[in-house]
Amino acid sequence: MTALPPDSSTSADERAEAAAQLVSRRTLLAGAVGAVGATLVNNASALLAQTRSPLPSPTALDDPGKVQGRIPSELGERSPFEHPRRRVNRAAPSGESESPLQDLYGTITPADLHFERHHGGVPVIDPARYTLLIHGMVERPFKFTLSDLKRFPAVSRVCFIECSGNGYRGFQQNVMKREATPSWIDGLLSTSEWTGVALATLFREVGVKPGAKWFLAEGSDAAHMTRSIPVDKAFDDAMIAYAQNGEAIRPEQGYPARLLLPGWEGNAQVKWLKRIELAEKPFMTREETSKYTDPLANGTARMFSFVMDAKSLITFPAYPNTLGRGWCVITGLAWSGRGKIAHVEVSTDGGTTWQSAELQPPILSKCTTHFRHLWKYDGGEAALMSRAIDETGYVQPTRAQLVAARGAGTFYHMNNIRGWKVERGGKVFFHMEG
Ligand SMILES: Nc1nc2c(c(=O)[nH]1)N[C@H]1C(S)=C(S)[C@@H](COP(=O)(O)O)O[C@H]1N2
Ligand SMILES: [Mo]
Repeated sequence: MTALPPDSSTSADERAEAAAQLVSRRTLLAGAVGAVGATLVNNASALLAQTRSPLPSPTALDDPGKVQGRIPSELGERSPFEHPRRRVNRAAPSGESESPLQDLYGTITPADLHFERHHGGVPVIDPARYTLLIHGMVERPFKFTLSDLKRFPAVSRVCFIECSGNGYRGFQQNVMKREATPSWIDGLLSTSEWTGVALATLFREVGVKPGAKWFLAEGSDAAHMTRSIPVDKAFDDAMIAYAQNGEAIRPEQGYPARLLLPGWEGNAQVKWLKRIELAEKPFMTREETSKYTDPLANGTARMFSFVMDAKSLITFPAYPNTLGRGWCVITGLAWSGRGKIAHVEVSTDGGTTWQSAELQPPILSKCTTHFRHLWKYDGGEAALMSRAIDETGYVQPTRAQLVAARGAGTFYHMNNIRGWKVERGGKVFFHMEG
């Protein structure tokens, strides 16, 4: 039996479960075709090996220039030496998988590694039967088909989507642990190039009535996710996205079309979007009343916290890395829902002193930006931290500042400074700041 992919972020339980699934599928299949003959069994298990388990360890040629390589294929695949994987959170009551932030380069998340968050599973929607209804306070209510949407002038933009709950594991002390990878801490964050139609274009088409200040966005999944969004966002930069990184949007991301609200909390970016209703007031749905509202220290609550504040995370070195003495390039990601990242500062002494990190272009608005900082590790103890400052001057807060502003019970929008503790000898663990 082929070995499962090495995945530092997969628990032993998860690996055992996956192995058990492989075994039972294989047993089933072998049993079903047992009478037909050895050839079929061999073909079937070869096929199964291709579809269900990772490729066997590749054998690299010493001199690839000596033989003819593989011929072109209709669909490309990754090098057999690369196995990036999302970390599927099987403990989440509905559905959640995290992007492997520590394994990615540049700004774009490959579509098959984009994080997933859904409350009623991923629905299968026939694009030929898909419609988007826009009604309520409009002059000309209209049901758009997918091909209607594609006939409007398309717009593209690169931006991140971050779950409103991303990073609670880097804030709430009862869930924090030392053995935490970047994807475990903040992996509900991904970046794509999105293509679709500007919502402003559709709103002009249907004629938004004066006085319409909010719109309801409703999904067609079993969760019937519904959120109220200010109309101003539609006339700013909201769009109906039907493509992601150059191809049709993935089912997990809302195929055939989703609402995209650059820089705003993930929850409001309704996937599998089927209906938009314009009104004077917000609709006060479950997702914006009982959920995604932030309790404040004074006992009141903050509703409609749409904008994701500036945040950063060092993705190397991180758990489970071990550092050797000498020069080390500290790298990470910074992002802000308010605009561009202006600066990132890095501390190697637990926040006593800070140095400016170098930003790696492109530096786009409402988009993840890579940073790096060269540091000489002396083999002793160190505490690494990063803090992002965006173009509006907003500075990523410490955990203590966030607690002072919102109380310790806050559960969403946790953008506090986070860091890594390097122990004597170079082992790196998540750093639980007070
Ligand atoms: N229809 C629908 N839209 C949805 C959800 C959902 O469950 N159903 N989940 C929301 C949440 S909580 C988040 S964080 C984002 C996640 O987007 P992604 O799965 O494309 O990363 O989608 C949002 N849109
Ligand atoms: Mo979310």
